[in-house]
Amino acid sequence: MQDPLQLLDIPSLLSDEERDIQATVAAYLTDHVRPHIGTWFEEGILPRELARELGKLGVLGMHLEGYGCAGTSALAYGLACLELEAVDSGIRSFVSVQGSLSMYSIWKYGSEEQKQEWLPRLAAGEAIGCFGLTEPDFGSNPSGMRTRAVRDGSDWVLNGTKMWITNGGLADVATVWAQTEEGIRGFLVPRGTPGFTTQDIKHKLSMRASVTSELILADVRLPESARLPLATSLRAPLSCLNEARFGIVFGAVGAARDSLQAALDYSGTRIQFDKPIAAFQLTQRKLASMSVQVSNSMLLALHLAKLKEAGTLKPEQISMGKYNNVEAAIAIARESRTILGANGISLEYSPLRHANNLESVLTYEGTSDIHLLSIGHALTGISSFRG
Ligand code: TGC
Ligand code: FAD
Repeated sequence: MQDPLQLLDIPSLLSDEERDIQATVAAYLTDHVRPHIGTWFEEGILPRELARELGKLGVLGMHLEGYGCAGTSALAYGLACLELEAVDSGIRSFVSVQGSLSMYSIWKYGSEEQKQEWLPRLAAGEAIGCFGLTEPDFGSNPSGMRTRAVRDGSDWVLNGTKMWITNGGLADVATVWAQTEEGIRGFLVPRGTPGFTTQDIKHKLSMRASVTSELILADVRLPESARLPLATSLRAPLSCLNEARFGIVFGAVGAARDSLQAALDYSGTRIQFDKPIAAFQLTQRKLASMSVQVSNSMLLALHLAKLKEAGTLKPEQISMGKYNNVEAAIAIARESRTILGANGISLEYSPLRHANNLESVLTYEGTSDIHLLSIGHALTGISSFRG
């Protein structure tokens, strides 16, 4: 059965170097992660050692320049996200949070000292980072956050709770966003700081091969040098989200492609009514329609990568990509599952695992509703986030 992205000859749109990077990431994952992903998902774990392996592979903060980062193109980073999420959204989430949220927040808004201290170790996977924006009562609307940082002499004292934080329980350093008298600011909170604890969230039905945690800050005292000096408003964390959302635009294509591939392979060998089910017109309709959707998603992702590399990519364009590609991916994962019949509910096959993970992807980094409102704002000039 054909690779669905080959039908439009999409690989011909990539350079040799981009195809090489994509193939290298895919080969590593096939050998070292894919064989274990079903078990990790079932057991609800993400082995910490994977961080160093991904560091060696060079995908952590790969689109950043300097400090041990690979400095690849945005497109190369997107292609890596695609291959990571083709295995599991949890693995792409780990890389997104490490590179686009934790490392990017330090790279873009940190002091030279903070960059030197954290970026090389985070790039190598020797340290793990997380990004705490969401709170129990403030998800889509982070501007209302209750976490407070108050000056005390030359120090800051932080109090509050962050919720649903990817990599929280693994992290050596947390980028924590807090309200201050001067507005929203970012702080680097190293693990072990007195008053800072994490609690992993259990019993998840989605994103099981990923650590998701609550961060608790109780009178956490930090020096001024822990504050990200260049982050001066909510604009700073929202700009980090652009980076991670860009990776999701590509990642979603990976989950969709892998689901469709599983359905294609299965339909060629599963015999009902004396024929492979791929021979039935209704099955072909599903397969053909999904191959059009996954190809369209990829073309949109490639277009956004071009805009990003030209330095003109706007938040509402990222919203179009995140909204479209994640909605398309979850529909493809569910439709692929139907082609697998009862076998489709087994962990042996990927589509339902992808669909379950994509429920989280649909919600995090801005829900589909939020992205539609962002597109609506750009179209009409009227912001309707507040009704
Ligand atoms: P608003 O007044 O619109 O904006 C405040 C300031 O920020 C600017 N801005 C942006 N800047 C850069 N990029 C963006 N995407 C931006 N969106 C807004 C804006 O221009 C303004 O700047 P300034 O200088 O004028 O002050 O803010 P608002 O309070 O009305 O909220 C806007 C809204 C709803 C779009 C925003 O709050 C939002 O995006 N909400 C969704 C929250 C979200 O996505 N959270 C994600 C948390 S992290 C996560 O989920 C990680 S999962 C990772 C994984 O595992 O892969
Ligand atoms: P709410 O904001 O309460 O939204 C509930 C519903 O109301 C949604 O359908 C939403 O679309 C809708 N809604 C809200 N406002 C509007 C509106 N104005 N108009 C129309 N509809 C609206 N956060 C982090 O900071 N860091 C992380 O690393 C991180 N990792 C995550 C990992 C996982 C697995 C998950 C599930 C979440 C993670 N999050 C993280 C949190 C995530 O960003 C939030 O869940 C998300 O922003 C939505 O917030 P919420 O869950 O509070 O939903």
